[in-house]
Amino acid sequence: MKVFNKIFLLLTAAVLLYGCGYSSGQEAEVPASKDLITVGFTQVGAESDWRLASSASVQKALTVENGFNLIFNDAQQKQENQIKAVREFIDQNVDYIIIDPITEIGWESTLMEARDAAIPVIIVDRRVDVQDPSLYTAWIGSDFKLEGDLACGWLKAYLDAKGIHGRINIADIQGTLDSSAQLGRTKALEEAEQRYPNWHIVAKESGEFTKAKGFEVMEKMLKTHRDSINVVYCENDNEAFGAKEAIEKTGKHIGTDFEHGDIMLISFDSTRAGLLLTQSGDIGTNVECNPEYGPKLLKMIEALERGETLIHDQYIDEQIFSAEPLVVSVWTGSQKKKVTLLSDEIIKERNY
Ligand code: GYE
Repeated sequence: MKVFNKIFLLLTAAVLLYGCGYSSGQEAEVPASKDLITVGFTQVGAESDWRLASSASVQKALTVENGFNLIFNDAQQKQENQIKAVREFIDQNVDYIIIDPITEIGWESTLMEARDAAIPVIIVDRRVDVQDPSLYTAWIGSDFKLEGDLACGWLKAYLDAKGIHGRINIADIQGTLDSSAQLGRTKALEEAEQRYPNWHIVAKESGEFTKAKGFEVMEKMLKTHRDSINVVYCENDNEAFGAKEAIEKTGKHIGTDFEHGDIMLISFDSTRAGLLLTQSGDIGTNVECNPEYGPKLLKMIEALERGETLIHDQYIDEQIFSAEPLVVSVWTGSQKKKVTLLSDEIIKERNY
């Protein structure tokens, strides 16, 4: 821990203890003398349920009790805010920097600054697109292209099982443009459109991973393609919540009776609210994206503290959920994956 941070923390702890009415001799909650590890974390924002869960997970793991002084930055979906935050972390001489990068590009010089200051950088969730991978110490996150392949594999298997072989018009409500999650999920759908001649992406626009924008984009798409959209591929749950409201506002029905104008939703994240809509059949399939990075980051930093080398790039394992028993497994193009049939237990255990 850097000297500056140590002094700052001791002062903060002293003020806190004084404010809480502690007197000498009483047991303090904050171990002021502990050698805390200072971590600067720049988070994307607070755009979705997934994001709130991810922030909570990190804040719950990197606590003073666990030996950390976490400096949390909410970048409000703006990369310039993240770059500014990283520079401030460097000025404060933190021990580690964690970045969940809003977009993949534009990180080279900032990471070089961190390297010049000899501060290890861990990238989490989304990725950075840099020539030199040694610019960051490690990355842990999701395989977003695989998530998209799973969703498309499910739709293909579902349509086959139902004997639906006619034209399928798909609207893609994309995530934040140029984010890894958007790039991978959109790419999977575009490849599927190439693979299946009856699939047509008729509309594509970013819903910025929010419910409000998902609603707005869906409303617009419905105006332009009034009766022709069969499937809405929402790149996260919050967009699906907004899309559902917009569809129902027009009096249209969410379901799979395409011949009578039904619209099917597909989604990602598998939040509790998303899974509830999947269980009720509003969302055909929901591909999991696990936000619980806190304990993983804690272990990674502890390993670095012990002088160990981390796996440089690491995917986490994720599931695909549906309430539809017709499809038991999906083919992703490279592997077969079992579909988890939703149950009350699964939903009850979901804490985000
Ligand atoms: O799917 C979405 C969030 O980067 C995986 O960002 C994350 C995505 C997630 O806002 O809900």
